[in-house]
Amino acid sequence: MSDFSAACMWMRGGTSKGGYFLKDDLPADIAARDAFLLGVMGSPDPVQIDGMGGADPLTSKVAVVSKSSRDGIDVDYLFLQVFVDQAIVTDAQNCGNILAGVGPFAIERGLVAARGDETRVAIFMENTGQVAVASVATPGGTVTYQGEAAIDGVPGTHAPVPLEFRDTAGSSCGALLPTGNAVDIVNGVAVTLIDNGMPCVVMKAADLGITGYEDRDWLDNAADLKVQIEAIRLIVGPMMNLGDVKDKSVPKMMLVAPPKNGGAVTVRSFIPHRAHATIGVLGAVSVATACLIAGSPAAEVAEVPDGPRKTLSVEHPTGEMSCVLQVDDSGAVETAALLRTARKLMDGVVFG
Ligand code: NQM
Repeated sequence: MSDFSAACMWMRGGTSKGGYFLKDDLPADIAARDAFLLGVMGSPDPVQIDGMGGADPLTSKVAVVSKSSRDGIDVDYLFLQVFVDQAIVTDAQNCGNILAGVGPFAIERGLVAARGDETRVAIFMENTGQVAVASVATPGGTVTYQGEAAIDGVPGTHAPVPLEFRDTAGSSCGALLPTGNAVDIVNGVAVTLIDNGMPCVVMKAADLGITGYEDRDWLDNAADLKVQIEAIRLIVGPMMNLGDVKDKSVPKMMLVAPPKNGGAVTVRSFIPHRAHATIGVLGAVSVATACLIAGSPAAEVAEVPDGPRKTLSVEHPTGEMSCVLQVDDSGAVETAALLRTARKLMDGVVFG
């Protein structure tokens, strides 16, 4: 616990949930900030009983937002993952789901003025130094969360928040394929080490002895599988220019299989120790990109549409996430676009 309190909006962003703060409302000292955020979430504790966290990495997340001084950018967004059962707050990864709430939050807090019925918010993602553009529904100049857009993993419908990404290759690893290879063999398993916005290890589920169609509970209880995956993760960390990843939430571990419901590919992801209920946004972009790389394990199982603008439906445990990839003449991904929704849940003061 800390004796600090701060103004905070609790929001669902995509299929994740967490606290959204103005940067100026948090302690400037990083150690004090992290101690406060651990207290806010109730970490470390597997059930986070003494805090706001939902005992799940997907609901133990924080967005720190400030007005940007960069040309053409509205706001800067720093994502922080608060570990559930360890006293760790890390900025080593980005989060495209929590990103979905950043535009509405920035408008609600007066950092960005609403412009017409839809307000485009240019967001600098501080974790990776890249830009995303979110389109926020602002009928009559006010943010609305109500609408007809549905995303798998979230009940009901809400206002659409389309997200666009550009130049996300090598966000954390320095290159799309940090080893320069489409395939590396690690502990006897063929893997693609890839970063198109999120460092990911993409491998065939079948090569790890599972089908790739298991549900989240089954995966979370698969102790032997988790040991095998973690052993690979620890080896590839330095190969991906991420250093020792023992206490990091990257790379994400992506197990792929052929699509089952008319999509492009099926994925079961570990983020990295718990199975994901759906799939991360930039995680999905990275896996979809791996599907386009000839000779990769993902390409072997994927059904990839023709043409320079490809919609790849990534099937996950509770539905699918469609990634629209624009590729250039060489086949490299130039832009990625996805649909998310967000919702304001609470606005008040939170105690650490
Ligand atoms: O990959 C979970 C999430 C994420 C990350 C995780 C995400 C992304 O679903 O952009 O959204 O991989 O830790 O929020």
